[in-house]
Amino acid sequence: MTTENNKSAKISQLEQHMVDGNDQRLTTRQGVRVNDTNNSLKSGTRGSSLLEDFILREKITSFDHERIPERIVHARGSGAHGYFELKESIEQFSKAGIFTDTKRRTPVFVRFSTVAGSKGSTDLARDVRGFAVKFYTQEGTWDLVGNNMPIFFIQDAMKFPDLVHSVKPEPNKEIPQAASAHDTFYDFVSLATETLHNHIWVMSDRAIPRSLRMMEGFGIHTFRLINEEGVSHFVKFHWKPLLGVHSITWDEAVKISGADSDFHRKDLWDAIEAGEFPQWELGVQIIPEADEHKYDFDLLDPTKLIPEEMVPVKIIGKMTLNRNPENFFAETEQVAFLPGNIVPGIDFTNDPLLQGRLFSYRDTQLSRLGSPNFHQIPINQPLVNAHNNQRDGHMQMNIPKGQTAYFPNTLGGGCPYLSQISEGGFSSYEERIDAKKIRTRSKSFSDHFSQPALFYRSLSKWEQDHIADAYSFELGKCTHNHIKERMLWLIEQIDDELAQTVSKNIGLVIPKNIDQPINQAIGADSNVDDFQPGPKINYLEKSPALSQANTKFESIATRQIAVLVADGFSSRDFNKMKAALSKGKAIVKLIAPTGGVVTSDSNDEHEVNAAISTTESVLYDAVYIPGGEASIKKLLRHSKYIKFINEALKHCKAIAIDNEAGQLLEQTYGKDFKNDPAVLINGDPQKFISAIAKHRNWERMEKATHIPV
Ligand code: HDE
Repeated sequence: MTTENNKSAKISQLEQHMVDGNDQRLTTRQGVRVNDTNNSLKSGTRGSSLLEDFILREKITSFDHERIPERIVHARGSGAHGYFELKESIEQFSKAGIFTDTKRRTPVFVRFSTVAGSKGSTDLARDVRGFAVKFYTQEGTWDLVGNNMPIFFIQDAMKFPDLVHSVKPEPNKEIPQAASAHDTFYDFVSLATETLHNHIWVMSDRAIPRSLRMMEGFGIHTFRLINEEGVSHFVKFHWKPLLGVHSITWDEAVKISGADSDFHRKDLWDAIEAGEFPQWELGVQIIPEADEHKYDFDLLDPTKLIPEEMVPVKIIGKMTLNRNPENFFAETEQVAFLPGNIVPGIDFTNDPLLQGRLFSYRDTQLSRLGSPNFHQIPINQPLVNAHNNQRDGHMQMNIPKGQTAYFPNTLGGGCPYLSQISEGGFSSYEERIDAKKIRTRSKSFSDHFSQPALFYRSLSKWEQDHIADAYSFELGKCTHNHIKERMLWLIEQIDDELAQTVSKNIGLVIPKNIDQPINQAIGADSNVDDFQPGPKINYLEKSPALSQANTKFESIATRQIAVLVADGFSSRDFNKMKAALSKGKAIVKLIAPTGGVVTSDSNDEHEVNAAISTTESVLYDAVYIPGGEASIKKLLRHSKYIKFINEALKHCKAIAIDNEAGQLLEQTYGKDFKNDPAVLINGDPQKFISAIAKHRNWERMEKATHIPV
């Protein structure tokens, strides 16, 4: 897999640290050759083990200390290497080399993650996904540590521990794992209404992506770009996947969590191994400083997005992930992202959430990785040389030379010496500040309902239905009526009909008012009334860019197609369909009654990819059943095939059958969906391909919900 062509300067640097046991003798850590690693040293064949046994002690001690603390949030993650290429210079906005030099290929390491669950939790939790990118630039490392949703739950870093404590397993019973559907989370959300925007995104399909390769990424905060003249523009960063933004249904998420909880991790790994490199375009929304106060929301408020219809996203470059890590722990686990890692040409704003993050990430690495020298871990090393007077600490790997470790000095010739700004020396943007020191929140942050409402209005009917289902499920899992009622009242502030549906589903009435004032967290001495969210306002009827119905539906590459077969399947049907699917780079998987090989009616043998008992419908994007009398007869004997097809129908997937396979379809709910454009009977393979490219036939959903599987 580690082909030479996928080697960036970062990979070459990492290779200097790689250790390969191939063709080598087993030794202790001191290099002493070992001749027995199965038996400890004992006093006699049946005697006690001896303390003297340095080989045993070393092996066990090392094992005892293998674990490091998992990340407090974003513990579950998957990483990959790749590169970023700039298509169009934006030197008028930024002097950063990565934004001005179109000839560069900047190496990147990306880590995707869920937020709430532990390291071993399911990939398919309803959750935000982390989307963290480390750019190893020629001017130092830049980390863009974002999420797959364009906004965050809270406006001030001060509330982050509360938010996280509320969503994590409840502290008395450590339940539930990787799930937001519980009392403490909704207790918090219902009291802190600034959470409602990110929360409705979590109720949407964005929280259950089909693949990490099929989600957008966002830097969330407003950052600054600084040009050569020192002029600042505000900027929001967007990652747009070339495969489009696609999601699965909640029913599938629940089932995939049981069938293959590594679903996303495996999907990313397999795509890269197959040479189907995931790609994202990098887009920027740029706002001149003069427009800072032009909008109905505050650019410093991280719970607000700037609709693309108001400020277009300008695509400036592309990221490609083309190489899997060699070692999960050394790379994906030890990588340390810091929003504070920026390079000249990029700068921060006063977003109070961002400001807190600038402290938190370095702080957390100190306990997670155990030393201020965590930047020396190979995956965290910059590509450019680093020289300074910071010294010592646990696990210092370098050997700094010379007598001096201070500045200024004469004894070391004044080295390492400073850089002028014109030589690339970093200088912070000189923002004018003239203010009182005050512990409060800007009133311009008080609109909590307009953007959740805009998001909901912008979605298609099926996306809105999924949101109603998600609210109903999550609140249905809470046990305290006063929390659920508060939530109903708040949902009503977003959308009346949505609240009515959820209220019906959870069997509670929407209260006329709520008893306790919200947002008390402003501060004991401040006037709580001043900080109540106002009624929603409508500054944009819809933002079509927010709906997944308007995403790309172009490709079937890497889509997993389940082909249901038994001995005697029609090779004519199969070969025709397989050729068409393979041309589109879909992945054809043969599912047969048992493992091993399956033989077609022309006696050619095919390797079985999965026995029906070991796999599930939810792991595939579409189903194809070739004809062949003998094959179909055998499939009819297994009820799991019926379930498999019914589930694919329920999840609105494309299904194609040929000839005798009609008998099998008759035994399923497929018989009621013969006019469905994504249920193709003896159809043209091209029609099947365009149905798969559409991801799902969501129009089927209303009727298909009633399929009892
Ligand atoms: Fe994070 N966040 N976060 N976060 N975050 C961490 O840092 C934190 C926030 C995000 O793959 C931690 O290295 C605070 C927003 C990602 O390694 C920790 C606040 C966004 C990752 C931390 C936020 C994120 C983290 C835990 C509020 C999207 C995973 C381990 C002020 C823009 C990075 C670690 C990876 C991880 C703190 C809010 C994204 C504890 C205090 C907003 C993608 O430092």
